Amino acid sequence: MSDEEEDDLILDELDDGELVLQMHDDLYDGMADEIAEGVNILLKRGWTPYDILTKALVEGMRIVGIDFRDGILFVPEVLLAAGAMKRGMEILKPLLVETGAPQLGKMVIGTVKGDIHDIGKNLVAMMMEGAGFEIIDLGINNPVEDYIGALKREKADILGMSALLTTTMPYMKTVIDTLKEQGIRDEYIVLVGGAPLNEEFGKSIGADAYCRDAAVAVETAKEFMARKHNQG
Ligand code: B1M
Repeated sequence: MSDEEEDDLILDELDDGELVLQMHDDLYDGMADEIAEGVNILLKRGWTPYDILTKALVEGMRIVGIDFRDGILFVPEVLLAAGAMKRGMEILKPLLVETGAPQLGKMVIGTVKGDIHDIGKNLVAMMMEGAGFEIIDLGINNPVEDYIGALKREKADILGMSALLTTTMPYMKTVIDTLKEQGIRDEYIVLVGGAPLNEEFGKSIGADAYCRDAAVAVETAKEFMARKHNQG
């Protein structure tokens, strides 16, 4: 589509399928205002926040990731795309978090040292909060001391770690090994996630579970908290 045609495009005139595809394009082009508008239109049309998040935003970011991998997009463009994604998530966050659910537990979450990717981690934090967990978000680039300090200070139940790089995922083991050295590993449920991880990796580093996505993180956290309560 030419730039002129793009300018003329009225998002609200597109049907749902076309609008979602257009949002993938807008995310790719880092157009934050258009993403915000698209999200609001879908909400007005009765879409659930979760469907908008997964079908319009996360899927759009998946496409960005493919072209980033293949050298078609570079860091500046991907940063713009990430900014547009965050704008959409800001609108959805209060809706996903809106809940009368009782507190299910407390989770400390952060991206590991050396890694600045935070979109997936933010999504997990949002969904967990929406499901009734209290979240202490440590942000990005966390050394082991930050995780352990927060776990103790907050008397948390769960440690969540995110890593998006094959070079930073081994740091999760450093954190778990330090918990073991301090004799406090079993006091916490340790959940890990991030695109390059898998179940086998989660097991090999001694995590309680690997979570493929934010929805799985919520379900897994609920299961482990239920087990903890049954034991206690
Ligand atoms: Co980066 N990057 N990046 N990047 N980036 C990847 C990860 C990469 C796969 C791209 C590629 O080559 N295809 C590649 C890693 C390759 C590898 O390690 N094998 C890569 C690279 C190489 C890099 C740099 C090194 C590039 C460079 O500088 N040359 C650099 C590293 C900087 C650093 O961290 N030190 C870099 C930088 C960046 C940006 C800053 C430009 C930007 C990040 C912006 C931000 O996060 N604020 C960026 C982005 C956006 C990406 C891609 C395109 C998208 C990641 C994302 O947000 N996905 C990514 C490609 C990809 O993953 N397909 C890529 C959407 C998000 C919703 O999914 O994060 O997987 P995800 O989270 C999911 C699940 O994984 C899970 O739930 C989430 C929601 O469902 N999950 C958890 C995640 N964390 C969890 C924690 C849990 C549970 C579940 O705890 C309980």
